[in-house]
Amino acid sequence: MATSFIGFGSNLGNRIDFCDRAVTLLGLLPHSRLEAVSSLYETEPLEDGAAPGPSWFLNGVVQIETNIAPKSLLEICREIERALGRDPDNRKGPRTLDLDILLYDDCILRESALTVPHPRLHQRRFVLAPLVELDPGRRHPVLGQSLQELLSQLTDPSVVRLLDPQPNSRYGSRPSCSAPPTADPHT
Ligand code: A4P
Ligand code: MG
Repeated sequence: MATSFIGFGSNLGNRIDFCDRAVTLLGLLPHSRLEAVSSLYETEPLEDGAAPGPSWFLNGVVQIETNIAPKSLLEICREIERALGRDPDNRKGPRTLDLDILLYDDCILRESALTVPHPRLHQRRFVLAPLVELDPGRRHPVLGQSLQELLSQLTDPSVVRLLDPQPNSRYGSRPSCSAPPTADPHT
């Protein structure tokens, strides 16, 4: 199985709900196992090639083990974006959900439809902060530096802060541990 890190972001509509549903759907992929989910971060929008508008994002990263090949994984990500209401006519604008394949093992792919590692991951705090939370020592396959090193060298001045409080999942992506019911001494 390959280890892949997929970034998710939402800055339109019920952002927590879209992130939660995205994580849940990624956790249901065949031939795959959801290994970890980062915290959610509130992040200032970066224009950088896209035009996401003024609304702040919620961003995070999931780690999955998968036998799905990178191009198929990208197609599945596109289907999840569509299912969660991403506007096909204004993909660069505000979005209910954006999924980016950040890393896929140590693979280096440079095709027009798919570049892995994601070409801007090392420049972005909203990507590196959740990635470092999951695997700080993992090395960028092209740059050779660890994710932690890339984060500490970052010049991106945009604000990235932990969402407080972190939401509980309504769809099971972050199961909470509930205490077993206590026996009622009066029955
Ligand atoms: N593509 C190539 N490589 C990949 C990859 N590794 N993962 C292609 C996903 N897609 C990849 O993406 C445009 C094209 O990239 C697709 O055709 C795909 O085949 P898109 O999702 O249609 O549009 P986009 O997301 O606006 O473009 P892009 O280039 O992916 O932009 P980014 O890098 O995703 O940036 N600010 C904050 N705070 N948080 C954000 O999440 N996101 C963006 C979008 C801008 N500013 C942001 C955030
Ligand atoms: Mg994208």
